[in-house]
Amino acid sequence: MKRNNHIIFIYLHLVNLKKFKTMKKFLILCAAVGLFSCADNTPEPAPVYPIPAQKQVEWQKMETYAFIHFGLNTFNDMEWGFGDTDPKTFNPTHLDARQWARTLVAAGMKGVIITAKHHDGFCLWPTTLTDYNITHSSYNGDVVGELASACREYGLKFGVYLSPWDRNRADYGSASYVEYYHAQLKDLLTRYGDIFEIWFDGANGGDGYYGGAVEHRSIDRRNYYDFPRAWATVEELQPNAICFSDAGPGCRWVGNEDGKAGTTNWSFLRAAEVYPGYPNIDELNVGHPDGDAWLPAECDVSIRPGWFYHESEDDEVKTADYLVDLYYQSVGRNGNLLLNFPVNKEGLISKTDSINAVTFHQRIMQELSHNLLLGAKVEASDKRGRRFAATLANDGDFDTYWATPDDVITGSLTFTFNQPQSVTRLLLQEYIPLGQRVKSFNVEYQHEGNWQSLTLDEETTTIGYKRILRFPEVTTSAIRVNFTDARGPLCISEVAAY
Ligand code: FUL
Repeated sequence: MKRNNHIIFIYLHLVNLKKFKTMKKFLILCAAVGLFSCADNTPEPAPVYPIPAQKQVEWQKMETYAFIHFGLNTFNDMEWGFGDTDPKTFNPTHLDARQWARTLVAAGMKGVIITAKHHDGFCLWPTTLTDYNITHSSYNGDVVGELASACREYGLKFGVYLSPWDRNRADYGSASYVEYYHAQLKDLLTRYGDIFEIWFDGANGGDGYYGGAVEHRSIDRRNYYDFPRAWATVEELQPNAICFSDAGPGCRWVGNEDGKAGTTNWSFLRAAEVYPGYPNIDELNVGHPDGDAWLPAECDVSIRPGWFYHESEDDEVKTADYLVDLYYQSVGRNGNLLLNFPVNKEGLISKTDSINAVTFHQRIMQELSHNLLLGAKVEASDKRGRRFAATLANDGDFDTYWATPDDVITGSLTFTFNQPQSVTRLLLQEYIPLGQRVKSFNVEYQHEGNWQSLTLDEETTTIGYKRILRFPEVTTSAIRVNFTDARGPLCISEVAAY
């Protein structure tokens, strides 16, 4: 595109100057400009499938975003309300969604997902589809709408959690509930502007109030909710939104609620096998290496032991140190971190939660702020062409990358510093728009004239969108990354050291 603009500019310029009279001369000039700027026409490597949709790449770049669990449970010291709690007990005294948004921005969160409806069925927005909603509570407002507008004000992306399981509805388990659920989804997707993610939870605990029946109900997790229809609705009404569930189709659950991805973490699953409520959760932690659907891992975890607020947990807020570790175990292992904030009975994010989260963010910024490899001398074992030169692996730009020739799936990058540097972190990124490729790698550093292996306490298998390694400080004049196996030619967007 840039080259075309260039040619048009020259053409107009020449026409103005009336120096060239014939079209023929113009065409000769075009050919010359084309030849000059296309000197390297090496094709980009072919994709290695599966590959992400553009919106999945954008989602992955968010890296950290927040969950808000808030509802009747908050006021009744519960995690899973039975579905019969009086709506009047929902009574926040100082609710301020703008305070949440400000706190989350300061904590480095790029978006927020709110429990619009949790398993108890209570809706935090003024929906006409059920009476069990906020208009019958002691609060006069629309919590979902207030958060959506605070997000717009503070530049956060906005998302919703709509529990498929509903312990309040009399018709839960029958076909009419499914219609209700799909209507709720439409309602939420059309009221609040752009939505970046929708959470389809896998939990279906069985017993509930169910309109007074008070019994156990089980459903066929795989088929009951007609999830493909829900995903089609999202595609139609919010085409940029990512659908979360155990099986995606936008992103997948990481298989635990501790916020930790596997050290090996493939961004794909075998789509036909997995469904929301899938029992083999260990597989979700590492992905399926032979998967056919791009389904990157999302690592959800609460800053407190519970998802909802409990006064008894006021002294159990995760520390900034703990959150820093979590960051390396999620974002540092090719996952996104979804950190939950249990909004309290006042309707605010509590002070300790806020301080710890903001301190966590500042620590990460500090640890990863000064990339020692930016502009360092770099040499590659293999060359594909100027468009994919080794220097593109340490230019600070994710969208440019070093690539190897078509038949080369191993190789190394050697970075040399002007003078010895102390290093404790190494960050690697693959150019995932063309697929996730690296299966194993290792890192060496120069020590007294020899290459020495870097001592790491975790396996170095996959990289994906981002892998960050932490290790005891080494002082060195050069670092070498050896990519020892891959699913195709290497495409390395970035290597950074701190
Ligand atoms: C789980 C739910 O059962 C929890 O209450 C919470 O919402 C968590 C994020 O997902 O499946």
